[in-house]
Amino acid sequence: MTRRSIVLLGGPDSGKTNYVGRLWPSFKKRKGVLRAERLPDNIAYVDGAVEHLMQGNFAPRSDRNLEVGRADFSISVRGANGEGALTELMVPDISGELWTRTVATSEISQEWLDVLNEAAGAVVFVRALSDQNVKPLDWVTARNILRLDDDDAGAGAGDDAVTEPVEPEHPLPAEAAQDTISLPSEPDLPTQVLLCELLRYLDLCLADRADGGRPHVAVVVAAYDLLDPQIRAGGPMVYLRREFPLFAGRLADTGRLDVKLFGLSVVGGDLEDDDEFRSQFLERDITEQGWVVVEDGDRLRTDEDVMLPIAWALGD
Ligand SMILES: Nc1nc2c(ncn2[C@@H]2O[C@H](COP(=O)(O)OP(=O)(O)OP(=O)(O)O)[C@@H](O)[C@H]2O)c(=O)[nH]1
Ligand SMILES: [Mg+2]
Repeated sequence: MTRRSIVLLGGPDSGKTNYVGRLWPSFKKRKGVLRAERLPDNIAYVDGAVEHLMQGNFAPRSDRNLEVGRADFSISVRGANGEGALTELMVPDISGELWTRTVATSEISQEWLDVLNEAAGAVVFVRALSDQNVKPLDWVTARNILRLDDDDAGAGAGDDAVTEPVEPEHPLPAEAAQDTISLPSEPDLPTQVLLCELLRYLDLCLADRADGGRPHVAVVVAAYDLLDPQIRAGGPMVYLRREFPLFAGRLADTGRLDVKLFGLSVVGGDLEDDDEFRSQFLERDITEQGWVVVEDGDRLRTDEDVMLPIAWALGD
């Protein structure tokens, strides 16, 4: 049996743990392109996430403590709806805070290098409308910080051009409110810089596939259900270009990596702020809920199989 691992990467609050929790019921019910040969028993961490989801709540963020910020689960699967070769799939879920620290200090431990070197592919998460997303300073977000005192400003007609906020063409409702103008005492690492760095690590570390092909990376925009329908209809790349242009640019030139984009909703809606959705969700089986939007070249399609990003990363 081949042993392949898929690494889940992303910043804090990017949806990794809830994704793992949502995969589990599908494995149990044998729904989806990957079929589990048998379910491992000692997976308290996954069970915890599943339990939250089954009760109609998103699983909480992972422990940020260095020692326990990493949890793995391992499962034997066959691809191609159970027809493919048997693979031992190992999925380490490392807390987003630890990835951020690694990138910010440029210090990656040997243990993590080993995780990346052994991985057959990766799933990179970025979460729509997360208040943990860090935006770089620009003329809009830095307006107040950059505003000159009246004395210094002079009466130049050009000042307004600098201090007036520029509204985005189609504001994202919730996110627009999050863009408060405050400068952290130590500037945080912008999310898109983190994502570019994670991609660089993958480019350096992931081995070529057994058939010599380029390693597969799935880039997942999590909580896709939270986006405005108009933005959703444009597809994950349009969203990334708009919110994380540097990262989107990086995806246009992926070097050794074969990247595919997905929009993911683990249960098909928002369990936190939408009571009506939550009660509907609790009435139905979890495996019938949730979807992914798959970007295939210029085409977008919605699929109810939430395993597709992992299956892509595995090389299927
Ligand atoms: N609406 C919606 N929200 C989601 C979805 N997936 C995740 N979320 C939200 O994102 C939050 C963070 O998800 P986690 O799975 O804990 O993220 P994580 O990447 O494991 O975070 P760390 O453990 O901090 O690294 C959840 O608490 C939910 O609020 C989704 O499909 N839809
Ligand atoms: Mg987590």
